[in-house]
Amino acid sequence: MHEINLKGEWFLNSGDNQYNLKGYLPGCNYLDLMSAGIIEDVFYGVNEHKSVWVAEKDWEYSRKFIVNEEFFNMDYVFLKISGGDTLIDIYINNNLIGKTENAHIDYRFDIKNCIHKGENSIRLFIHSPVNYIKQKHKEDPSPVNLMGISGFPHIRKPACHFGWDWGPVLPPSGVSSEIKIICYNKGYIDDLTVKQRFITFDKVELKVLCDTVKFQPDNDNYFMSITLKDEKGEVLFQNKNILNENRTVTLINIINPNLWTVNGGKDRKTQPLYNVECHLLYKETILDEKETDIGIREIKLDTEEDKYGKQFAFIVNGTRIFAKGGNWIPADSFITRKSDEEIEYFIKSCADANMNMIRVWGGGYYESDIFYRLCDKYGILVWQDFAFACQPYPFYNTDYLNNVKNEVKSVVKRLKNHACLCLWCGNNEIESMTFSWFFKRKIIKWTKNFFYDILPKWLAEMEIDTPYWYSSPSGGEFLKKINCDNSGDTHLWHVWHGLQPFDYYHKRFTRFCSEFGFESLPSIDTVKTFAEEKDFDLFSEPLLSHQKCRSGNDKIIYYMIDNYCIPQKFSQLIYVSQLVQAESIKAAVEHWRRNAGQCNGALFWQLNDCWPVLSWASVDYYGRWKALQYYSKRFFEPVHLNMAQYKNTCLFYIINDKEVPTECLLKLELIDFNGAVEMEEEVNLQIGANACRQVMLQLDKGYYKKYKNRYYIYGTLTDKDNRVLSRNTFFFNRTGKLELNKANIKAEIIKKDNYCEMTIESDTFAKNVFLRINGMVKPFSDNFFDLKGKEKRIVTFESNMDKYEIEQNLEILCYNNITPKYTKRKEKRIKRKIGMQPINILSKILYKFM
Ligand code: BMA
Repeated sequence: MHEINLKGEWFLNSGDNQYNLKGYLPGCNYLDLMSAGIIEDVFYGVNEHKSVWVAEKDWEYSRKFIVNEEFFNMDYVFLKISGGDTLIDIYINNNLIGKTENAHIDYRFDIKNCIHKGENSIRLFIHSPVNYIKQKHKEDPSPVNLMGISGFPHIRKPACHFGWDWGPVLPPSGVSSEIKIICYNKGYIDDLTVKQRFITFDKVELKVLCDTVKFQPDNDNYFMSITLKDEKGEVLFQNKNILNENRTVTLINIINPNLWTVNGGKDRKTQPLYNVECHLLYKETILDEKETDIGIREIKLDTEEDKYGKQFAFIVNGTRIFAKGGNWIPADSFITRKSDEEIEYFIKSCADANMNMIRVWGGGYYESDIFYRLCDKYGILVWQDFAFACQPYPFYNTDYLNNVKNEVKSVVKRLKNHACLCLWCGNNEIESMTFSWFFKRKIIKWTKNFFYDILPKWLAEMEIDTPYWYSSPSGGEFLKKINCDNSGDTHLWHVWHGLQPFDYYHKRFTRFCSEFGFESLPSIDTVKTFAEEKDFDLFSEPLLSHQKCRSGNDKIIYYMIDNYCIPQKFSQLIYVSQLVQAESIKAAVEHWRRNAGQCNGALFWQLNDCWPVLSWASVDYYGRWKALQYYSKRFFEPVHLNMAQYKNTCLFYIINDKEVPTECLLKLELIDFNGAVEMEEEVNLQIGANACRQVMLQLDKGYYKKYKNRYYIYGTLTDKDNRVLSRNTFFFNRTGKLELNKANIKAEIIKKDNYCEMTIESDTFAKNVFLRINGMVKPFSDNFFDLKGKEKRIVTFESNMDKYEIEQNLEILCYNNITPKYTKRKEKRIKRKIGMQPINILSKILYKFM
């Protein structure tokens, strides 16, 4: 295979020729217009709204390329365009050679007869996506998009480009993945599929299917060679056969495979990946090659009946796992800006926070290859939604349906071999939203037809092994048991959208919660990238423009009053908002982990942001971990301690998600805020693989009066080498009501090259110790933690600042030292006022009945 990569400089003109500038592909019009200084940074202030015109224009990218003699004489010449976004007329030497109409498809156009030796030209004329959907919306109206531009289901492009409740309205035109000319002599490999059949977990049969195209079908000088290597690169199998058919099938047995498993199951940071490589040869010459990494594992979705209703559990290598993680949205409004290293940073952040599953949400992209490769590497399962979200789609239109069929074929072909892929899910929330379109019969009929009949049939024809689920959420039968606790997956938004308190979660025994979430502000360093200091106010224009959820900032305040307090300073408001978010998700996750088996997964909304914004994300656009990500690292620990309180009985749960039994020592201390230990207990425990143990602590009847505001239980789990497996603190009242002492916190820093060790100590119990170094992005090993008085805690991090600079830029805060802005009485009034806003009354009522 030879290629001419068209990555690099292009010319960009607006369709009306008003703008002529330098362009860059893969990339898009917004990025090029910003580079040329024609528009300002659209993420800054309220600039988003000033660039509306960009997506209302057509744009054309053009450039030249040279074809040499050798290239020209090849048997096959294709233009490959992946992520062509979206409605593109492609001209080579002024001949229209094809059109793209789907940003999710890998297109390949035969251009053998359109090119000539020497200089050639290529033009991509991209029609305005906004004009297109507006027109289509007029002809065939879809429900109104309250977050931006209506009509997005008519175009096969990420729905969120047109505005979401965390995302700006910035629908780009360009190419998001790759554009190149590729050519082959005599033949090429079209596809490589590796299927796995588990005879036992010690014996696995691999079936390697290789699809080829030959220029001379009857010629028997074509050969196919297949090589299998283990994770160390050692060859386990190799063969070479004459290629008679277009498809070759090779069976390989592997005895005692090193099984791939999810993060946290075993004490290892990355998972073993085998490699399958195939070469197409003509006599001795290699014509083409393809390779894929595979993880040897068996994944099933169990939806069988059990004593609670119907299961919804992923079974990996025969063991039911508890899915821990979150929902993924596009990592940038202009996706080509994110480098592979940045994507790795995010995926590694998930692995470091002890997650084992990511749901790629249906309103964005099918992610890049590197994304799935990293999930393979780190043992993170991927629940992949098909790219349909929150609206009905016009499947009744035959052209549209064919377009979607090509999309499904293209993405399944690209992603099928990944070890991480655990589920194909029809869509995001279309089924649950169907109730709002109940009067539109045709739409409802086609939603059912497509997700319950057509799509699963296509997948069956493609012989995929990955399980399929109709919609998220779904009860498993169209319009039945949606968001019920006894069947299917649920999206629980009663906390946040429905203004219910955090302990609402404790009433819900969902089988699998694939969405629940809570908003917060991003770090002050991130806020500074879009707002001036004078605008550091939740209700300033730039901040409101970076809050897309209606009444979002009010809700942040509402829950802050309930759980902590509204602090005086803006920077502290950020800190407290993140704590409230983290506590809310913790309340849910710990409850569901206590009930593992009945509940089999908790994926919070959402992991990341596509721009700097106030949102549900746990890691912000720039990669800064919010409190929630640090909390996740704790509440998703493979061996975890948590507590449920029933009056004066405290039940401690020790949960082991590992594939092996664990021995540990549980230490419980009941302490007052001055450090006096009221009660102390130690228990040695042996917890089976994937199991849970309970330990009970009985308090005196009058405990509440005595302990409620000045005591806490400090729990520690250590292993036999005295390493801390899990720590947790438990209180008898809400944080805002605790009578914490003012704290004095000291930090000592030791620096070795880029590695820093900081020893933190407080003179009294310190709640939610927060460390921040001005401008720093990479996380600390721990943050937002509770610290016993006089306890020394070591936190590590990377920094290239010297010790003095670190000290100058270091901020240490804890909740003890926060000054509330208002009296409790005033806070109550504010809360009542927010609760009385019509939108919030409505949400409350709505979620009461959901
Ligand atoms: C969910 C998602 C998104 C949305 C989020 C927050 O249900 O599926 O559509 O952004 O809620 O409201």
